[in-house]
Amino acid sequence: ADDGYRLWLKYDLIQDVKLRADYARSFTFISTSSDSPMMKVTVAELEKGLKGLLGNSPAITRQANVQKPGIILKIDKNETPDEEAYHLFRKNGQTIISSRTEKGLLYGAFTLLRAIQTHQNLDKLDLSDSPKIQHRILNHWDNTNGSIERGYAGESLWKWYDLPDNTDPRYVDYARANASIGINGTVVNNVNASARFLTEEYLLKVKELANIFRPYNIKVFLSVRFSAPKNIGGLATSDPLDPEVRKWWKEKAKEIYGIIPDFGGFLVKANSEGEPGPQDYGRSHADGANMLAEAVEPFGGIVMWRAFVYKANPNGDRTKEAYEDFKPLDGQFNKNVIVQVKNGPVDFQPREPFHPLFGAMPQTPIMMEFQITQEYLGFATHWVYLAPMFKECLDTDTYAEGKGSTVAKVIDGSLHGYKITGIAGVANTGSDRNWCGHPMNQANWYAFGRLAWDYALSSEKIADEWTRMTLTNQPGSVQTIKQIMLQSRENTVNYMTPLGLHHIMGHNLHFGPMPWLSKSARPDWTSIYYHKADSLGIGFNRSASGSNSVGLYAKEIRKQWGNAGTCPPEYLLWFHHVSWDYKLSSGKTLWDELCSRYYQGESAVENMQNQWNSVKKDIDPELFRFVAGKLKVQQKEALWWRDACVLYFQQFARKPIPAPYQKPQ
Ligand code: GCW
Repeated sequence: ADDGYRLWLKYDLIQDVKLRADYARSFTFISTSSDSPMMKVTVAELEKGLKGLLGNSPAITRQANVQKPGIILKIDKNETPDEEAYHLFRKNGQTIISSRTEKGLLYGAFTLLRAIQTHQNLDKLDLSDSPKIQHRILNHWDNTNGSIERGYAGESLWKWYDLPDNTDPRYVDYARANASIGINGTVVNNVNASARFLTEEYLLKVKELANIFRPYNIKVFLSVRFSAPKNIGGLATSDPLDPEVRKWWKEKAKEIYGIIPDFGGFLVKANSEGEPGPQDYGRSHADGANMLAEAVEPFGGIVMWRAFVYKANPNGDRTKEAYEDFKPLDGQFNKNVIVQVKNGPVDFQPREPFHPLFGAMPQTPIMMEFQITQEYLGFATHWVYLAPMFKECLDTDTYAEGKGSTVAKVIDGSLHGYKITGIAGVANTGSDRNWCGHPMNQANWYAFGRLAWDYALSSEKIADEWTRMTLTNQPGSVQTIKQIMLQSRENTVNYMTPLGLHHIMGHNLHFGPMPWLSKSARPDWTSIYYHKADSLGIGFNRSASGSNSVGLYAKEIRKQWGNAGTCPPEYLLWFHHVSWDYKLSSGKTLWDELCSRYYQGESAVENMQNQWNSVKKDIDPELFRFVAGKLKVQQKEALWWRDACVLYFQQFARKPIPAPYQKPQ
């Protein structure tokens, strides 16, 4: 039975005998030029894959056998300068993976395996590929005690109490999975960081992880606690302009690089949600970031400084605050600093417009932070395929430098000539056997990696690959599963937060609906702060007549989103407070449209259940049963969301639920 452990790296025997024999004839040997650790894992993966998929064990050799066809791994200094690029092609019957470095060969090998797993015809194989973004990183929000902040697949993967002496074989499988989709960095601890990670005790543990990940081209990074000089350094202050503090960080960096020579650098959450930071000493984010940047600079490290900051201001607008803090600092950061910005200006909601900082800092590299784990998307009980959400953001035009200035072009560096580029995803991995809690949401880890490598891939293509590698190659079922996946995010938005609603979820846990939440430790943690429903209407007025956060965007966007009449319905209540009778382009009133989306969203989950039932014959029985059970939970929760929200808002709208949705008495 399939327990989901192998993720998309399933190398089960291809059932189509002819296809299998065709492939087997082409891969009689694997020839390599070195036995470095990276080459070794590359060859081992090909061997494992071919053995599983084709049932034959190719010979491993230093010499290509020109008489017989095989795979040739070739370092070629004439290949494109990007170290991670590869050229995968057929020549005289041989399958050649060629790259300037072993990194490219590693990625080329996984691409070849993917092609076989998805049953591609390789006769005319000729693919040159390279990543569009340099740093493709997972962010783990994992703590020293083994728990994960917002992790929904059990506990942390990292067994800190066992490390460094004992290493879980799972770390290798983690690295294989990441390498297979091009992820080349991992921040192993929570951004709400414990200073303990910077102690020698923990650095030696992290070193073991780095040793395991290195052959897979994965660098290790740490989240750091800004007040570490005080917490563990015995200093009286952590003021970034204090010479002793600066010295402490420099020495700490030297110590880290002595232990982990290819350490990637630091990720920092500062002056956000109670975390310490430079503003505690009247200094700016740039002062803080630059101090750390200076410390890691001699060793080639980078600092990823998060822009997720907002103050408790009952009359303010949270969507403006990061922009107001960071925009004035453009140009003040050291060259090895990159500012990490969440995709939207609130916080990983089911749908948000892109963050106004994208495109607004031409002199400061900006990187993307997506959330793969489903903090606001039903945790690991809801099947939601996130590629369409990631793409929606990446493909949006910021107009920062005129038409065509997409968010993707900001973060790949092409728009403003950034020298460092990056994209991070908050991981959905954990200690569950199936890694992600919900086996179908493994696709989100996969999709994040594939889009980090190449954001031009379509959600459909990625879903197709993942389904074939993970579930089945049967065309009818592949089609149905893709349909489920491609609609799933819109469905979820419909039953949770349609028409631009946001932040109306359960308190603290961020689970289930709670639109009535009116009191919390902070006003901007309530729901009523965001939806502002009253007898007249609903929505947050962020147009020029309101908070004017729409004013932070380029004029083309302001013009469109700033008027309720031209604002896309997806963002309507994000930017406008409109009356319950407001007429939408659909011809329906706001109230009717809101109800219809909530009801459609819920019934779509019932439809997902039917669709899933229809693929039963092609799915492993254990996996089928498990996902069917998850869908039952999701259906109940969709109903919960629908009824809670519709009935709550109805108190303000004072209108009946539209006829098609009324239950017979
Ligand atoms: O939305 C908030 C979450 C916090 C998280 C924070 C962040 C890591 O509720 O749990 O802390 O985002 O991204 O820093």
